[in-house]
Amino acid sequence: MGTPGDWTVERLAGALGAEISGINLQDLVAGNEAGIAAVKALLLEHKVIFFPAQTLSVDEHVAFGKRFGTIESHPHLKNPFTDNSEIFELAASRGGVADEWHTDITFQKNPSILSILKMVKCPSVGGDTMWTNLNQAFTELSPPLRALCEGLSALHDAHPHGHPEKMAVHPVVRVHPETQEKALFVNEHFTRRLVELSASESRTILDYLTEWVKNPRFTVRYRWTPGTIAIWDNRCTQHFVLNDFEGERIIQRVTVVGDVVEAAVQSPWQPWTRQGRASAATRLDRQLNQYLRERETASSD
Ligand SMILES: O=C(O)CCC(=O)C(=O)O
Ligand SMILES: [Fe+2]
Repeated sequence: MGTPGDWTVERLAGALGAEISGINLQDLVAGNEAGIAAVKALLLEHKVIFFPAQTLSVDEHVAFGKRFGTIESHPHLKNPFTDNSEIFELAASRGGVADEWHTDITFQKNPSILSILKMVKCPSVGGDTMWTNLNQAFTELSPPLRALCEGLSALHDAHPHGHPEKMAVHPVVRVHPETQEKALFVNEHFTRRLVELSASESRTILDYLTEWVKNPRFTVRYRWTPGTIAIWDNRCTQHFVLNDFEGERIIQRVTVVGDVVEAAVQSPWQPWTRQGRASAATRLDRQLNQYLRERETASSD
C-alpha cells in the first residue's frame, strides 16, 4: 500500500516530530529498499516519526527493526509478558513507566542508534510521550556555555536499573554521524557526573543542562492509539512518558545496536577528582575514580 511518494507527512511541532500516513509498515518488513530508505530519510529530518493504525505482529516488529541494523536485547530489565528477547517490554502495572527524561541505555559504550516502539495497550487519555530535540538544546545555549560543554565528557551509569557499576563516559556534545549536527548528550536518568569538573561544579552545571533540555520549545508531545509505531533517533533526542493515567499501558520496543559516540572536539582537559588525603568529600569522587581505575586496567591488559 502506497509508495513513498504517496505517503502523507504531517509535522507535529516546531522542534521535531512527524506523523506519517498512507503506509502499511508490513510492506517494509522485507524487500522494499526504497521504502526503508524513505523511512531513514524521514527519521533524519524529523528525529521522531509516528505511524498510526499499524498492525505489526511481534515477529514483524522484530523483522522491521532488523532492516535498520542489529537488534539488542535489554541488558538488565525483564519482560513481564513476552518471551522474545529481541523485544523489550514495559507494562505500567509492573512499574514500567519511563517518566524520567532519557536517551535509551546511555550507560553502554555504544548506546542504541534508534528505537522502534509499538504501542500495545494505552489508556484512553493520558500516558502521552514527549521527545526533545538535543540539537536545538545545544545550539540555543550561549556561546561560552557551548564552548565549555564541547570540551566536557560525562559519566553515565545504569543506577536506575540497580547497576551503578555499569558505566560509560561519553562526550557532552556528540556529533551525529549522518547529519553532522551537534547534540547535547546528557540526561537526568543515566548521567551522573561531568568528568572534567569538580563534583560540586558538576552537580550545578549538570542539573542546569538536564533541566534545559526539557524546555517545552524543544519538544513534541504525542497522544497514542493502539498499534502506532514510533521510531526515534537516540543520537539527537531524549524522551519522557507522562505518568498521568490510570489503568494499563503496555509498549514493546525493538532497539538497534549503537555506534561510536563521536565528540565534537577533543577535550583539552583531564578528568578532575580531588587529590591528596582522603576525607569526607572523597565520596563524591568515588564512582569516577572507580571508572578511571577500571579504564586504566583495561588499557594495560
Ligand atoms: O512508554 C513509552 O512511551 C516510551 C518508553 C521508553 O522510554 C522506551 O521505550 O524507550
Ligand atoms: Fe526510553
